[in-house]
Amino acid sequence: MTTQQTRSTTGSTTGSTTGTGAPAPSDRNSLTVGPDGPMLLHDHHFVEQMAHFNRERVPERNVHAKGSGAFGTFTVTGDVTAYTKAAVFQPGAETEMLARFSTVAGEMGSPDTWRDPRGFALKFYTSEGNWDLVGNNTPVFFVRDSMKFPHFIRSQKRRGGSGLRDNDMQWDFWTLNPESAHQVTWLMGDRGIPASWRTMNGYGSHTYMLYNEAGEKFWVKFHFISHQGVECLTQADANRIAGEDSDFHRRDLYEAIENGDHPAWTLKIQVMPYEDAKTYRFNPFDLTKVWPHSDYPLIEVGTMTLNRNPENHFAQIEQAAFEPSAIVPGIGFSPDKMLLGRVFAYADTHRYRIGPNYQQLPVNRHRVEGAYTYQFDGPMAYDHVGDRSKYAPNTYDDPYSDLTGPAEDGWETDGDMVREAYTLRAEDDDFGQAGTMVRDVFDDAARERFVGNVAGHLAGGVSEPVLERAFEYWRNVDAEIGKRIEEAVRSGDHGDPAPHPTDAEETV
Ligand code: HDE
Repeated sequence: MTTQQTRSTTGSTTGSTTGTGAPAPSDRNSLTVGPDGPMLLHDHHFVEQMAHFNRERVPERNVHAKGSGAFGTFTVTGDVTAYTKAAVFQPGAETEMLARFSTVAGEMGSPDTWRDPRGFALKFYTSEGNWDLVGNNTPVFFVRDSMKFPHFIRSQKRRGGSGLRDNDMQWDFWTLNPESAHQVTWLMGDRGIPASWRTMNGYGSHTYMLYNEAGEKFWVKFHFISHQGVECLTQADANRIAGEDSDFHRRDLYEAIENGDHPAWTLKIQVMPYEDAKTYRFNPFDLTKVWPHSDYPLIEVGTMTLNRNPENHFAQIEQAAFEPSAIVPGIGFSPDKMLLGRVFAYADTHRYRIGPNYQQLPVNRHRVEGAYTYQFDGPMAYDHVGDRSKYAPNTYDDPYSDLTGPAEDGWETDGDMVREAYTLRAEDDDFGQAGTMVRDVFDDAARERFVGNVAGHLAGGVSEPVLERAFEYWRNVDAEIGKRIEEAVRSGDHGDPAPHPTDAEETV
């Protein structure tokens, strides 16, 4: 029995290799006794190929599973050193970065053009460590306490019995959690379906902290304003495209960058003086609220340009690990209960989904020389420190951190340990800012499309008593819009609204 080294007939001059680097015998024939005989167990090339094939999938993200992105550069064009000492924000600083855009509820193979918020996840490889700003294309969110998040997400996904998505489930959650009204207004408006990832804005959404060299603290919100403008799809266009090309947005971004058409966004920030937060008319840490620009105007910081496609989608996008806990000096968290929940959850999900040493993968790896983490070993460990200290403090001058006293990114707090909703501020409620959006941000045509979108979704299987509760929800947002939505559902008149021009001027 001789092993024939069959040369490929397709013209390539080099053969493939086994996982250990040896020449692979064949990528087309398994090893058998005679051409018609049984396969042999010691055909380790076959065994290795099949065994690895069976292990090629890592769990998809349980939210934001469908997405893609690109690498780029962030360049500071303004001067915000009065607010922050972060190296990434120093005048003239240029920082390499990665962006990933995504839908929320759909699985990895779902259409890019489903109505959904879009993830706007950014990883800045700064000289002080990675800074991840993991936001959405909307400045608000559906709920304001992390405890509700798993319930919210499951209401948007699939029923336990049929395995089907269900509008009744979605509206049941939204109408039983009225704080969702502002985000649902965004979702059902034009911006619920971007025409492309290049034509949408991005937001950090949460309130964060900035602090400068002098230790002065400020509250901040991050806005990324698209240089490509804001363009959206009507529901009818989106439905059609979903059937024609489920990767419509992924393809658009990839081909634009391949063609040298590099999308860019301007980062602007709203800055609130530290003390203002104590008396501001809205709870400044409530993620369902925006800070009207008239209260805290936008300040230009710099430009983010995406100019390099990933070389490998799995290695650089599927395994990219964005985490709000990736923070750097000069930027801090805030009492926002959603942000603090996320600071735990993302690294936890990466340890499960990718593995405990996920931060050593090239796409997640920081760019800091001499980093010493006191994290050792574990599955697939690649980094090591030779025989240097595995404990601190130590007698051998290996690194040891020992900051004591007030945390430079801390804030005062006290009170009993409670499980309660936020204390309401003078103008805090669940429907006010949604009403402002419907009345003052939408124009007539946008309101018409909005009514059609909501009525069309409610008509898609929402039953009593949820349906009546939904009409009440929208009447609480705005009496007139609530009336129009109910009439549209009752009359069955929720056809496809007229096409629309580019979106109204950025006001939030
Ligand atoms: Fe996420 N979110 N999230 N989220 N989220 C994830 O992390 C979570 C929230 C957002 O392109 C997960 O790697 C909790 C708000 C984006 O890789 C997970 C809460 C905002 C992405 C997770 C929220 C986001 C995620 C799933 C409530 C906008 C994709 C897989 C406290 C401000 C990032 C993963 C990427 C991904 C948890 C709410 C945006 C499960 C617990 C609010 C853009 O860790």
